[in-house]
Amino acid sequence: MKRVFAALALILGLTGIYSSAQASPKEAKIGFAFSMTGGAAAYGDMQKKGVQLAVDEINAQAGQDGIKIAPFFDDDASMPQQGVNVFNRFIAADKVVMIIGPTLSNTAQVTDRIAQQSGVPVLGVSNTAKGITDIGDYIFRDSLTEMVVIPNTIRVAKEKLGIKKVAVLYGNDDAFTKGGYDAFKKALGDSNIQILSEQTFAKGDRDFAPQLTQIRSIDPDALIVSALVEEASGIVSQARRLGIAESVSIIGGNGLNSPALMKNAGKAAEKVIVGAAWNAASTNPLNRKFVEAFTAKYGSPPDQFAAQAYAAVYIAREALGRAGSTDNRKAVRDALAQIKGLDTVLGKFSFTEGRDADHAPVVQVVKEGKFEVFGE
Ligand code: 1QQ
Repeated sequence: MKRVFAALALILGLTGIYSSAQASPKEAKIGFAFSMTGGAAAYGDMQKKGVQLAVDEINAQAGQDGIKIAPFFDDDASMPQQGVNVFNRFIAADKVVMIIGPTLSNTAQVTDRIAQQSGVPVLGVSNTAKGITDIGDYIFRDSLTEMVVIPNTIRVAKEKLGIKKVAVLYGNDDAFTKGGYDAFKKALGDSNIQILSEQTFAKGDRDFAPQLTQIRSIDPDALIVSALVEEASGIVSQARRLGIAESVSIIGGNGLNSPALMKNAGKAAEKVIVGAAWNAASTNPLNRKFVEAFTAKYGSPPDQFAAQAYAAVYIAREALGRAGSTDNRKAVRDALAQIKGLDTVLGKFSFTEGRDADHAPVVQVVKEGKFEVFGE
């Protein structure tokens, strides 16, 4: 009897070895939480497109023993509570090895605590508020923070436009728009630019006439805006409609980095200046290939959010390869922490000690409905 079992075990064992050698490549389950509905849907749409392109490329290239990615997409609805539902499902039901997203810092500051407690690595692709990666050692991001981008934006704007006095308008009920305000305030102070007026609005506001009328009356050199694109579009078009002249530059933070701004605000968006992590014109060969493939697949070019999401899938792929595992969350976390100088569409990519993105920012300007490089 014993011998029969031994023989059976041997056959099963051999079959196991044989079938794993012959099996299709290993699949890593990754959860993607993006805002497909709600106020941040314009970003989420681009992020999902960027991810899908990268997953298709990676899976097409995976050899016999290569790693494939099985993407799980879900909608965080631009709301923290829905983000929590999505994270819980990814972690407990889908058993993903890592999560990419969510779209907004306002959601990430809640969801990422759940992932940290569960030991699931998170790679943010558009969270730019201070403090997100301080949640813990499982939290990474490939998006430059406003604290890095905005001082550069203000420096370039001061050099090129000679601004001396500004008005600031920001959303005071969102982690990102508030954090952007803090970053602008500090950068303006450091550059000796005077703040004549500070005005606020709330998410979902449609009428900015009271704030903009006050701002028009004090005649600033520039209007500084920390807003998500829905509100930013209203602010930009109403500012021009209310007679704030084009000579008053509008300077925005990361929320304005979406072509939805030009779509919504039309001509009023011309000359808007935005601090960014990426511009389509980057001559990096990987970026050229990405812009071409994205445009061919979707019929319109990518934006910064698509580029950061696309880069994240390759960063994840690199970590999976280094970890030598498609389901060991701790090994994937440790491998992510090791990534240095990886070639991506964002340039050579490394994480800082604090698991934030480490590369140079850029300043964009809207020209004929497109983002061009304003300065570096
Ligand atoms: C954040 C942002 C937004 C503009 C994401 C799309 O930067 O919430 O941190």
